[in-house]
Amino acid sequence: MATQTFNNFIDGHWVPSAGGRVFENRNPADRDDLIGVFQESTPEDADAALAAARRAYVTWRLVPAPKRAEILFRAAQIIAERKEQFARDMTREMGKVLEETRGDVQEAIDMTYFMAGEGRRQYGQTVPSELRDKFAMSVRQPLGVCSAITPWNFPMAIPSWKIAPALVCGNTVVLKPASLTPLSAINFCNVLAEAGVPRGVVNLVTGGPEVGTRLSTHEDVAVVSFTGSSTVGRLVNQNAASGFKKVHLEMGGKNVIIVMDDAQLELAVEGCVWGGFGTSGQRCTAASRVVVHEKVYEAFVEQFVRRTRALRVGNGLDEGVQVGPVVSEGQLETVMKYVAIGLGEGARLVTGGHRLESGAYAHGYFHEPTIFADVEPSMRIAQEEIFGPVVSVMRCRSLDEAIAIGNDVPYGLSASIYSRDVNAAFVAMRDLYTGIVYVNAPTIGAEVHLPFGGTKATGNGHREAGTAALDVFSEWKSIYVDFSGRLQRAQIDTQDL
Ligand code: UN1
Repeated sequence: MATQTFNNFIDGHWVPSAGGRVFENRNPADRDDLIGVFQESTPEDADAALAAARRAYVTWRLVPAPKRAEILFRAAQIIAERKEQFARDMTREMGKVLEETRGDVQEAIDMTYFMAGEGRRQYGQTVPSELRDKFAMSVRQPLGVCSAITPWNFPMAIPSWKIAPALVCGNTVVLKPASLTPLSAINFCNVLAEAGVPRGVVNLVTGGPEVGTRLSTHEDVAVVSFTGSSTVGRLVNQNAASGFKKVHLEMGGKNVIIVMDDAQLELAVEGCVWGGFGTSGQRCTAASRVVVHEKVYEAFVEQFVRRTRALRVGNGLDEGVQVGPVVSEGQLETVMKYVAIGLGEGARLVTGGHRLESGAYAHGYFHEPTIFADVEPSMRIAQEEIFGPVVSVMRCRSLDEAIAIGNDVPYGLSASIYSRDVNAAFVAMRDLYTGIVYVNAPTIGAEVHLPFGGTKATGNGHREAGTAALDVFSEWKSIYVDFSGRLQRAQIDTQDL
């Protein structure tokens, strides 16, 4: 089959990079499977996309929000119709199993529908004025051109988290998807165009860091929304700071599941298997730490290991496979590096620990689901984000200690407690310093209509998803209308009752 070449989407047209360079993208489960050739874009391509977005903003911001929303509604319908195809494309380019890529596409559908609903809300406030014959209200206004820089682990969901709210608020967008997963982003943008998003309103430029840098520094950019590592997020923030851009960052995690001695142990084990090894551990929300009460520690470890060993690792396109490959050779190397670090630190490797490379695994980036027990909270494997199928299990003596361990990491995205004690659950809900807390459920599985994001090095105070996303992609304007026909001075003409 001839290799397919995919282009950038600029001003309503699919066009090659002006620089003429391309890169290949291959299936991480089978390196012989070439997905396609994509544009290795230059900063000039980014400039062209930004110019198109700036032009389109002039008219798009004046399209009534319910009309903008109708386009999103249609887009959600089209994605739903093509869900299976998009899921298969995504498994091929990213590796996660079909069940999960269907979930990723579903999350894009959910978000697009949710934001379509916001077309008829975007509520502001009306408040009484302190003066006579005067009206006071606040409204949301769009900011202009938004840059969206998205990661490879949720290749359609995360672009939708940024683009759908940006559009419904009246902004225009330039998207740079991760180079490991451009196809799903292209699928998403194709649907938006088909649904009726006017030319220039959404643009897509594939490529590397030079493109990302231009998108976070160009003077025409008002908002930069980035999801990825804390290291790159810091750079994006620094790059954008001198231009006073609004920056929304969604970065790393080192999420904890606390298992108390009164937990339903089987349920907790099931949650740890899904939270730790779902998406091969490559979620910002992955449960990479488990803190277990000493009274149930040995029983938990034994069951967790048993369940983990039963996981079927393989090509995500094959039915019955539960854990796919990791996304790339670089990611596989990171995982292996951390396994070596864990061994060096004296943690007890209780299952896994190796790359899988024989037979059907020979052409992909597979790694065994891996558990370290008897991990100390200060060890690097318990502190640093690995983003792979490696879980560290620690022991605690009390709820207070578990929460202290849970909070004692640089990140703060998601946390969970398994307990049947309502008091313990409420203490955890209050005292775990993260953006998301689960009770009797793992750390993954956020729904689109509540705020998503985290504390400390996970974020910079913003949230995406839910109506919180509107705060990223709009800003407030307060409006006062004086219909008294005379000068009224606020805070001064106070005696005029
Ligand atoms: C991410 O890992 O970057 O809550 C996003 C979850 C998913 C989203 C994860 N709904 O795990």
